[in-house]
Amino acid sequence: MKRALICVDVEHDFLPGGSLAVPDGDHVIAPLQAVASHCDCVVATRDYHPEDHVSFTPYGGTWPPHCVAGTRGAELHPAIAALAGSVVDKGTARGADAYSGFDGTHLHELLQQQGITELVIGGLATDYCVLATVRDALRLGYTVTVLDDAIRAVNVTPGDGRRALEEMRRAGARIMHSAQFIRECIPTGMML
Ligand code: VGL
Ligand code: ZN
Repeated sequence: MKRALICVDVEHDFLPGGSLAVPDGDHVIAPLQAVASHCDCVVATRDYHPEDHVSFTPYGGTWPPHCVAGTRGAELHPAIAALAGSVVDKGTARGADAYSGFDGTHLHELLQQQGITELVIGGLATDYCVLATVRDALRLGYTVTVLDDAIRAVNVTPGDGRRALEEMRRAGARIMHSAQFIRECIPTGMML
């Protein structure tokens, strides 16, 4: 069994000061860093849109322009960039949005090539890209743990984050705090 940490969209535009800042988005960074060394590899996804993307309000979408390819807003937080062995971009075509890290990407092939069967998932945002990535991961047959202290929600409607987490649990994801995950990773014989 091999385990990958998936860091979803920890990009400047979703962090404080960004164009689509997720409240307390920067709080996901420390728990992701803590868990990374307990995983066999780390993959970071990026929302990575052309400047005239359909999800942007001037082009008929519902979001302010964000994560435009080639801009600082689309870059990973440096602490996450430093962890990531691979980076997977999504939402790169003008005419289609992609919330899931598996949507239109080679993420599944990348994980399969490395023999990964277990995913630990955190990042931004709980109610959009984390939810969509977790749904696809479970459908594809991965064992999925979601770190509840390493995710934050947009909460366009109050309670969206809480409902998304409940849906992930019902769909079969294990929901854990990063500290609990790390404790359970330590081989029991070493817990003296
Ligand atoms: C996301 C809204 C628009 C996300 C991406 O990463 O959760 N949310 N694009
Ligand atoms: Zn987007």
